[in-house]
Amino acid sequence: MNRELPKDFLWGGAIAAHQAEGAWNVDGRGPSIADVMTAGGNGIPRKITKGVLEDEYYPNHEAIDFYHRYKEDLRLFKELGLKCLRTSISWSRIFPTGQEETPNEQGLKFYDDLFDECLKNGIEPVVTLSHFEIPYAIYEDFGGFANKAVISLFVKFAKCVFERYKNKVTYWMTFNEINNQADGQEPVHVWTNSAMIIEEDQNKEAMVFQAGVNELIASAQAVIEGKKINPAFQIGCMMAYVPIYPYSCAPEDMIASLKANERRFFYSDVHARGKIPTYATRYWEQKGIQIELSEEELQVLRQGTVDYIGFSYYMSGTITTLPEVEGVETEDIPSAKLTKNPYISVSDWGWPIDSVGLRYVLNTVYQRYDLPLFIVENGFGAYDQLTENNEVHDEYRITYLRKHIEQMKKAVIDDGVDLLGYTPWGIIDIVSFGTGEMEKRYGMIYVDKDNAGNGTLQRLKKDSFYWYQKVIETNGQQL
Ligand code: P53
Repeated sequence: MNRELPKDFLWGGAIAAHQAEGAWNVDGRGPSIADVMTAGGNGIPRKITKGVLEDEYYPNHEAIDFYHRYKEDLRLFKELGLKCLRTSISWSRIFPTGQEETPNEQGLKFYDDLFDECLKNGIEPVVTLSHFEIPYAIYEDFGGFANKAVISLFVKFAKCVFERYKNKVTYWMTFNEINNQADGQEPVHVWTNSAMIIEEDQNKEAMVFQAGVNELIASAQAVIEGKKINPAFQIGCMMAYVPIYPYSCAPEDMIASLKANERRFFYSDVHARGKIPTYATRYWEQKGIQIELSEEELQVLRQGTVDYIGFSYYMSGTITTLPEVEGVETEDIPSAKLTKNPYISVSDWGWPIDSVGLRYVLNTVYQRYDLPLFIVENGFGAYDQLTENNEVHDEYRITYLRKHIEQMKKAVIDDGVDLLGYTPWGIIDIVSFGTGEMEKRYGMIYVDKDNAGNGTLQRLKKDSFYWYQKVIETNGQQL
């Protein structure tokens, strides 16, 4: 039996436009929803401001200036051995308000150059259409994705970039972590997924479901249009898989786990199976939630199913119904609480570290859909120390990645999961999405910039750089 990963396995790295590019207001770009998010901190949420305010600091405005430095960065990625680079297209570079009839040529030109440069370096671009960077005007003019009018704006954008890059990009994804809004707890996810701010007197759950359904229709329509433009396109969805374990073997905990996972699976269930699951329609009936969804749209969902499942994996969660166990109530699953898993540790940001969970996810998702999978994010956000010699000894990051790759190999080699590739998140240090910090670092390449925005932006290779280089060179044999 072959004990190796497939020869054409796509080892890569991942970033997103708004967290890396900066250049937020140059060459005709319009502001995006990421541009009105201030810097938070470890445990401090980011604020969403009404427009861009003078006296606030917005870390995404400059980010790591990838917009002007991508050539240098791609040279480093090539040296690292990356076979692919996952990034996203900033929607508001192409359509500054999302509503223009004609695209902004300077924006299109930037991605032409970027993708050409990737290909020149032997790196295949893997591209997300919407990674938390909806044009800000779509919030102002439409109130975000719960509004049906936004569907066609997205499809226009998708068609435009499919057409333009049809000979440069094969692997696409539609909406980044579309299911993050499912939990609905944190307003920031509803903002970044759907450009919505939900007022006290509005039905949050109904709006989040409506926005999600609209995005699923938009995604399916994009798949249909994409296939017309280039039948060889591989168009996937992008999910955040955070498996929710039962805390105990109490049958009630098992049901709570099932229900919590169902909430998160809803989106890929539609993406992959092309229909709304019965558990969802039943739930909407019970809660009196009216979802607008026409016959024609149902047809689009049926027709526009995805080719593969792209997903992020960082951590698992745990849920319980046991009264004696402490935890945090979850609105979605009444009478259950999210709690700590006593068998695993957490990062400095409180994210559970669970490498075995990756094997569990790969198996569950593959069994559920029987489609190829692509791990498009995984990584360890940590505080790094720069030594006097400009080195970073990030053994903790290597350990995290090694353990996850070990589990990934088990899933592929022992369990038979069909996996396209692995692109660790924040291959170069970028702005943290959740906190806006620079010092929550994921990279194998260090970027000299701190939380306040000070630094030279100089790039330095960390120990993990040399480690990952060997991993790729040996196709995952030497960990
Ligand atoms: P940061 C929650 C759970 C899993 C993934 O996150 C998540 C989130 C949101 O915080 O987001 C993804 O930078 C997302 C990236 C993000 C990355 O995970 O908050 O797709 O944009 O940067 C890491 O540490």
